[in-house]
Amino acid sequence: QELAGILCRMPKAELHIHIEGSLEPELIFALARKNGIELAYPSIEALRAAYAFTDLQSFLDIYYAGAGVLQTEDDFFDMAWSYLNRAKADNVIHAEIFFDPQTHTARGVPFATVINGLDRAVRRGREELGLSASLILCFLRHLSEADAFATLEEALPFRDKFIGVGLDSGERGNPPEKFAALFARCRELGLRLVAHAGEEGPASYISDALDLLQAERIDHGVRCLEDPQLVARLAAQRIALTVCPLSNVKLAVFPELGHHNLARLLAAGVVATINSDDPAYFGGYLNRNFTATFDALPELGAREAYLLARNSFEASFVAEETRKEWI
Ligand code: ES4
Ligand code: ZN
Repeated sequence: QELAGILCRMPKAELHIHIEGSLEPELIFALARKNGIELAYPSIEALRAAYAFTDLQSFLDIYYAGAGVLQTEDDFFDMAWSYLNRAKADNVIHAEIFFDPQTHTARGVPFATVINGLDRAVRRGREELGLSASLILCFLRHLSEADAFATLEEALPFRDKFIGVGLDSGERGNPPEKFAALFARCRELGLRLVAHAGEEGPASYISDALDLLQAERIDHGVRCLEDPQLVARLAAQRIALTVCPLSNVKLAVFPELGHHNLARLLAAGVVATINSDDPAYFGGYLNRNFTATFDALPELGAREAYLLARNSFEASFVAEETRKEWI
């Protein structure tokens, strides 16, 4: 009703979106056909029916398989252009977009193909949609630190096309400390630093991402509530969490949206934001994440809507002068 209208119409930033997670089944099938790739599912409906995840790993298996249809620079452009148009429709005015180069270079797709396609979409988004967007290179934490260093080397000739680095994929057994040297190097290079932590992993992974990786923002981070001292630190230092409510329910981090801890995080003074994570897989883009979460949590009202939009700008990596105009 009225609140839903406010949520959908208000300008906002999206800070946690994996571009490969915006690949819709229709585009997966179109690209598979164009590129002569055999899919494990006979139809769009059969693929969509397989989106019944039990945990993070069961999702990642299907997500990496879906990304396997991307071959040419135009494929990467089409995927990102489609996301940017969806984001525009949700009144997203700024997006910081993750991409997973190792998923593609491991299949023989050159790094240049990936980033040039994505960069072309980002630039067209600025020009034609008036949507500011930038790219964040994510390292896959289930692979070795040496593999990540090699990817960083490949990326450096394109240093001007991404603003920072992140850490994603399976959290359990792949703690932040595995990538301490890599993140130290990225920091020296002037890259902005974020990391997934405290989605499936324990609260200690959040503290370690801050202390050992110097992460400036935590992706997910919802398990911080298991450590009251950590919550106090996040609030005091205004370290933002990029929370993804529909993702958390689809991957069974919470049993249902009504059990999500977003309202508690905000009440504790944590700079939380709402994001879509992998919208093609988790049942909705940004506005659906907002409306479904506000529907499920009665503590959330107009004040929190405004707070979440403001947090999204505060937590973004855009220049402070621009940020102030948006807030
Ligand atoms: C992801 Cl939800 C989530 N968690 C970790 N890594 C990811 N990559 C894409 N989506
Ligand atoms: Zn994510």
